[in-house]
Amino acid sequence: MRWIDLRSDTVTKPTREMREAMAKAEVGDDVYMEDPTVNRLQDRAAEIFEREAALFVPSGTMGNSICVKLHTEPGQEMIIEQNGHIYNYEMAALAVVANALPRPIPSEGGVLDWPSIEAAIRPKAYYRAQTALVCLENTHNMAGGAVMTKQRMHEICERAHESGLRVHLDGARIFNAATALGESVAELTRPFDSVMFCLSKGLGAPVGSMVLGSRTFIERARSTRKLLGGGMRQVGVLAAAGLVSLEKMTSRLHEDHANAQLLARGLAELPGIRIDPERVRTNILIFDVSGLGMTSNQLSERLKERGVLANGINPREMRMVTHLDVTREDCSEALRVMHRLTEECVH
Ligand code: TLP
Repeated sequence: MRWIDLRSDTVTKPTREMREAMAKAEVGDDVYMEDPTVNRLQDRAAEIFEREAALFVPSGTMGNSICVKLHTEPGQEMIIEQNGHIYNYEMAALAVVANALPRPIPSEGGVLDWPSIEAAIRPKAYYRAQTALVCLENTHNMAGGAVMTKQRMHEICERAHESGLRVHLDGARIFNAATALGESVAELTRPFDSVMFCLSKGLGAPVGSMVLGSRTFIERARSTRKLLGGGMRQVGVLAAAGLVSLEKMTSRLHEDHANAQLLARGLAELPGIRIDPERVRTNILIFDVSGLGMTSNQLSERLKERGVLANGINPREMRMVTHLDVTREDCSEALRVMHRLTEECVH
């Protein structure tokens, strides 16, 4: 069976062009910083983001962990939106790797504002853990791919810096945000102290993420990557796919967004499903299925029997993610399957 896999944009397979580039990649030992393809990828990422330097890391989780560790001292706090990825889906790496404490706070639709961050900053008292870092996530995965505007991000960075805090961007899907906002990633991310973005999500690479920052920050990040076991050797074979991602894949993300819209509008018409298509701005949709009288896991099972893969994020809500390997026709077919299923449930 050919699955219509809407579980995540992490499931994409490398394109033919990526595989060709991987086969031809010039390689060297990257722990000696001698892999020409990795060096090219890092230089190109730094150029696109208009930063001094970039580092190729095996995963988004490692990239985030490195940044949190470098921005905090043991026992310090990081303010993060309560559904943020670093807090919920990264094995408490911030506690284990950085010995930092999360300070999760709620937001309206996944988009934090400065007043709620300011209210969560610890008072400067010798007996209180001190706030060191703010983490923003754009797009916000578990808020249905919600987009934070440039103005909001820049305002938070500016105020946080005035308060002596650093700001890290979990920009796993920052190119999706840039596409939705019609802004460059360089302009969007300029005031952050560090940025992590993933090559292996909407951009289709099989493996890898990038960390961006100042030259000294990236030098320290390279040591921390080694500490975590992320020093890789002839890894140009992976960087080659990453280069194709950066050069060729960013300009097609609007197709994924249009497909997510198609799904959202179709789902909104179905009895028992609750979703506001207006809130779907990028490639992630989260919708409430409780009106069908079954849990999201049960729905997952029923969809799977009919060739559609999608996961629940909690018993009431389901997530679908569009990407390179699902076509518009696949999305229409997924809608037809959902239509038939919901009819069976309601009758
Ligand atoms: N997200 C994955 C799962 O872990 C939920 C997905 O399927 O969406 N930041 C954000 C915002 C992410 O969404 C993810 C992965 C990461 C970081 C971590 O990246 P990896 O999986 O490369 O460690």
